[in-house]
Order: sequence, then structure tokens, then C-alpha cells
Amino acid sequence: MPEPVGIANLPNQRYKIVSKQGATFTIMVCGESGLGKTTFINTLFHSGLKPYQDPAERHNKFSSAHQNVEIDIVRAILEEKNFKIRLNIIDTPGFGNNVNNHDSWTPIIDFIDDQHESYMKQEQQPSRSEKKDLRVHACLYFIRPTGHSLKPLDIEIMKRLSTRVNLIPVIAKSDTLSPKELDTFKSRIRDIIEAQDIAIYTPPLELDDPASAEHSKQLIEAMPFAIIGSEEEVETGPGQLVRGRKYPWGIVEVENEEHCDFKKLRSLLLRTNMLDLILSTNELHFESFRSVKMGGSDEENGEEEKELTNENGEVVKKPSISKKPRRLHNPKFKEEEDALKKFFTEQVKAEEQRFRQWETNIVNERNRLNQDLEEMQSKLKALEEQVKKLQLTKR
Ligand SMILES: Nc1nc2c(ncn2[C@@H]2O[C@H](COP(=O)(O)OP(=O)(O)O)[C@@H](O)[C@H]2O)c(=O)[nH]1
Ligand SMILES: [Mg+2]
Repeated sequence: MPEPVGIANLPNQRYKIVSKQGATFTIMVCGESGLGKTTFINTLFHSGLKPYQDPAERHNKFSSAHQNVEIDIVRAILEEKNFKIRLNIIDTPGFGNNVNNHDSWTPIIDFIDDQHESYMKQEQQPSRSEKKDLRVHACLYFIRPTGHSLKPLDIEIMKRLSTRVNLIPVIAKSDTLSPKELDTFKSRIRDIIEAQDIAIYTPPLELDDPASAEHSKQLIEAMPFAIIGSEEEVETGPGQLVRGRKYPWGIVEVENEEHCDFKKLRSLLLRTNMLDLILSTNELHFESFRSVKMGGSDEENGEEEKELTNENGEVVKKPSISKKPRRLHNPKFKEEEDALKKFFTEQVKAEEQRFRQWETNIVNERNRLNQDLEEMQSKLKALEEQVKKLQLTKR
């Protein structure tokens, strides 16, 4: 197998820094309370997580400037071969079920903005010390599985979130809907998202790579992802334990693609689209935030900055993802981007190679067995001939 990562061997010092620090990836979950956000996080990371060395670093309570809100940050390290990914998982308390309850979710929006602000300030500092980066790369918005529609509050919050982060809507506790109800609910939500012009995260369709384009297409078609969370293992057969939920009428399995989209979402977050989530946060959302803050126009993009004010007099930027190229090319991030891209490409290549090797091994093994079988059969034939001859001579 080839060396898994090449970043550390590259001559440029910057690459070395990237490789030493690894990448930081931050996921946030939000939505009404009781929808299974905390359960989902525990389902997603039930194994393979290595907590930060310093236990005091593990949990962090965040207080917004306006309000005290318990935003729980779990930090962990995900080790990918010899590449480290520092994970931050931000679990927010649910906002209330009251439709007019705006106050309960403003701290969440503030938190996201504060992280952009803090990162921007650090960038302006001449110091070379490691930046604290808690910018949210993926924000999962939990939708109550009513089977009916989105609430006005859902629409409003999703709109606010979508101009700030990569928004990924999910249908919570999807095991409480029948497959037919789920289908209808999904397409209704998709229609609303489209009609309301909410810019949810869309995996890029890389046309020069048919396999990856096909994968993206499947992910896009599955949105909003129907998910099931469970902290328990249930028995599907003697000695066979799977993550799932047990009902009198049967078992729903978290990792069964016929039961829900959990695997698709996990793959998007932790494998296929992690890099794109990180880069688009930097190049789309962070840059938008920065240009709004600076009050300047986006010259590199050749497009006028559209500044819109909402009912609170707050400046919001209308996403124009469909028209403009997704990426703003800031040379500052180019090297990091290239290094990360290279890393991910090599990871995928290594996996493919490993798979091919495994396939070859299996084919070889099959051939070997077939050959053994043939030998055995010809031996058997020879023995049968001998027996026949002996029987003939006996008579
Ligand atoms: N039926 C069902 N129940 C779930 C699911 N996920 C979580 N729950 C249950 O819902 C309740 C609330 O879950 P919790 O994770 O605390 O919700 P949170 O308030 O959004 O963090 C708990 O009793 C969970 O066992 C799910 O996918 N399906
Ligand atoms: Mg919770």
C-alpha cells in the first residue's frame, strides 16, 4: 500500500503546517428540543472518537453576548491514517415549540456570527500562533416528523442559517413515519425549500468525475435526509446486534439504507464531502461575512454585492449560489486548499487501491481453489478408473 498522505513530504513549509495541525471540522446540530439531536451525535460518533487529551478542553459552555445559552461543545480527534482531524461537535439546546419564540434561536445565529468574527480578528493579527477556529462547517437542522409541512419558524430560521453556514436539513425520528408518509413529507419540504429560496448545502457535481457526480446526485436526491438515532443495539438474529430501535412490530436499523438515510448523511459529513464543507465555509460563508463586515464589494467575483436588510434592519446577503461560481479565489487559502485536496484525493485513491487489491486477492484465491478442485477431480477420476480396473480383473 502506498504512503497514505503526501502533505508532510512536500517542500513548502505551509504544507508542513497544514499537515501538523491537520484539519478542523465543526458540526452543529439545531432544532426544537426532543428531536433527537443529542442522540444523533452519540449515534454518529459511538466509536472511533479519541477525546482531546485535556479533559477540561472537552466540553465548553458558550455564553452569547446577549443571553446565557448552554451551547455544548464536544471536542474530539478523528484519526485518519496519519492525518488528524480535530472535530468540534456543537450541540445546541432546542428552541421552544412556541411558534413566536424568536429569542431562543438568536443565540445560535449569534454564535455562528461570533465565530466568523473571531476568526477574522485573528487573521488581522500579525501573530503566527495557531488560530482558534470554531466556524461551523455543517449545520444540521432537525425537522419535526409531523408528516405535514414546515412551520413558519422553521422557514425563518433556515433562511437565516442558510446565508451563514452550510445548511443540511434532516427529518428527525424518521422511524415515526411510514415510508409513504416520509416520501410525501420529503417532497413537500423540498418544494418549500425551493419556493422559499432557502440555499441548502448542495454537494458539488464534478462533471469530470462520473462516479463522484453520481454520488453527489444520490445525496442531493435524498435531501432532506431522513434519520434515525439510537444509543442502543438491538438483536436482529441470534447474536446479531445492530444499532436500531425496537418496536412491537419490528426493528428499525440505523445503518440500513432501506430504513433511513443515516449512512448517506454520515458519508457526506465524514468522508465524501468533509473537504468541500470546509472549503465552501471558508470561501463562501466566511468571505460573505467578511465582505459584509468590511462593507466592500466583491471585486474578485465581478459581481456587485447585494446587501439586503431584513425587518430588523440587519444586513443580510442574498445567496446567489446558482449564478456565481461557488468559489472565491483567495490566494491565501489556495495552498491549504491544494494540500487538503491532495490529501483527500490520495485517501480515496488508497482506498480504491486497497479495494482493488482485495478484489485481486479474491480472484486469485478463487482461481487457486478452482485449480485444486480440478486436480482433486482428476485424481478422483484416476482412482475411479483404478477401482473399475480392479473390479474387472476380479471377475
Ligand atoms: N423514535 C425515535 N426516537 C428518538 C430518535 N432519536 C432520539 N429519540 C428519542 O427522543 C428523545 C429525545 O432525544 P434527545 O437526543 O435528547 O433530543 P434533543 O433534545 O434534540 O437532544 C429520547 O427519548 C430519545 O431516545 C429517533 O430517531 N427515533
Ligand atoms: Mg439535546
